[in-house]
Amino acid sequence: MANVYLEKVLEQVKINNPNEPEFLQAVKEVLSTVEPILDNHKEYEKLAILERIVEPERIITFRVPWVNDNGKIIVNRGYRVQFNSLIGPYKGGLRFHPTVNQSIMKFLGFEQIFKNALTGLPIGGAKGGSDFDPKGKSDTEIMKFCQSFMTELYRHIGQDVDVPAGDIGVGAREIGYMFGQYKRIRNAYEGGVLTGKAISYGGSLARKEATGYGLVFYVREMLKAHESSFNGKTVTISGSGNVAIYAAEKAIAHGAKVVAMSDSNGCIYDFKGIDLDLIKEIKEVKRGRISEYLDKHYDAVYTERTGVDSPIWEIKTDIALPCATQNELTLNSAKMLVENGVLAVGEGANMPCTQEATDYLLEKGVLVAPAKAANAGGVATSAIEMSQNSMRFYYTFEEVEAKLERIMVNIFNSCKENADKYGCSGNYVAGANLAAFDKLATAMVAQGVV
Ligand code: NDP
Ligand code: 2IT
Repeated sequence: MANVYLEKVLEQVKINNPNEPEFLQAVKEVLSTVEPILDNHKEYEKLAILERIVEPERIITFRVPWVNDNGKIIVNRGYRVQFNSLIGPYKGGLRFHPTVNQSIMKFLGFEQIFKNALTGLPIGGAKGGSDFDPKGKSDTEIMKFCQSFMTELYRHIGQDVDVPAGDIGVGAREIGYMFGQYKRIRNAYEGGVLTGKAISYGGSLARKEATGYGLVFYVREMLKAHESSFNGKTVTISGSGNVAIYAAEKAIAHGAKVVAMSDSNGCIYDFKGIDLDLIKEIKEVKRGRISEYLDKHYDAVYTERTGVDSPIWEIKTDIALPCATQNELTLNSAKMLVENGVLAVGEGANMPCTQEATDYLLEKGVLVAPAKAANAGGVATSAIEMSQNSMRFYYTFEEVEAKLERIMVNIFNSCKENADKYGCSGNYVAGANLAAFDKLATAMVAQGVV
């Protein structure tokens, strides 16, 4: 990095945000690639473009007290990071997971600004959630927690202000309980205040499928640009949640064979190709563990996760789709994938590759589809859900999917054009950052010092 302004800002971000490694990682990853734009726009330093974009507009933290089934009072911590409202209302998911902390919320919120800009739709960047662990909780406990969470969050959101959605640990069930509580407090049906709603009260068809489908559309375009395709390829997908399941479904529809999936305990390998209906049954209906797959498929192999590196990346594959969580694909894992001849890595999760892993994959000529572009189909379809709520009219599944597909093709094209324009052809990680930053910086200049 040669740009002095950039180095100065990165140093200051480190000083201002101690003990926030994930946030620093995300900031460094983006800023280290936008140097060519800064070189062309010397005025950005005077306008403090970087200093402003790395500072959240607002961070809200709050107490979430609730009573469990045994009558015990539990106190969790809730968050909403309203990072940037430059191009639309704050928009981004809610994560319920015991690892949630301010650093993770801020990295996710920061990524979301750039991702949302890439969609071409009017949405700003935000993230929220809680250190609440939904695992093992009864349905009543989930409902009580969601109601308590919304009893505080409601005063900070609104369909033109901030529109949360799902993420890890938050799906249609949780969104439903939160929407019910919001509606009760507000005494109004404001459909567009949350997205990822069930279809019966204002959700969009294809939102559930959108992130995974969108990921496959993006990777398909990337493969196509390099004279390749999903057809006949082997695919491994980490996670077995919302993103992973629908990425698998669309990859299979494109002629690929998905041979492995995982959860936080371990991974399954089925050389015949994964039985996706069974995965859906275990995960979406029973909320069980992926090891239960072996109860029906005796010849599949289950490998428990024992260390930092996930065993799924040791499996030989053409295309790897990390769809679980941040930093799940380490340098060691990247080396294993390359040794086994991987062609492409498509990030379904947010920041699933460590910086070292991404650098290594790019250096070895592996195609990398960066999260903020490749998983943007989820939030893009959330924006389509918002527009349907405003219109009070609904599209068919096919209509939403066609819009999603067009958006993903456009996002890929803009990553490619920017990579080509700035002399890093084939590097879509840089291409995505450059495309998004260019748009955001231009909007910041137009809106003055706010
Ligand atoms: P889900 O809660 O539906 O699924 C999460 C999956 O990842 C589960 O299989 C879970 O395993 C695994 N996982 C979660 N945390 C860890 C961890 N710390 N270590 C190992 N495995 C873990 O979440 P989603 O599918 O919605 O989200 C997956 C990723 O995709 C996240 O990074 C999210 O930010 C990102 N994303 C989601 C979007 C969406 O629309 N939902 C949109 C864009 C990105 P287990 O059950 O054992 O915990
Ligand atoms: O990371 C993400 O983009 C999401 N969890 C989806 C956000 C949204 O508002 O749909």
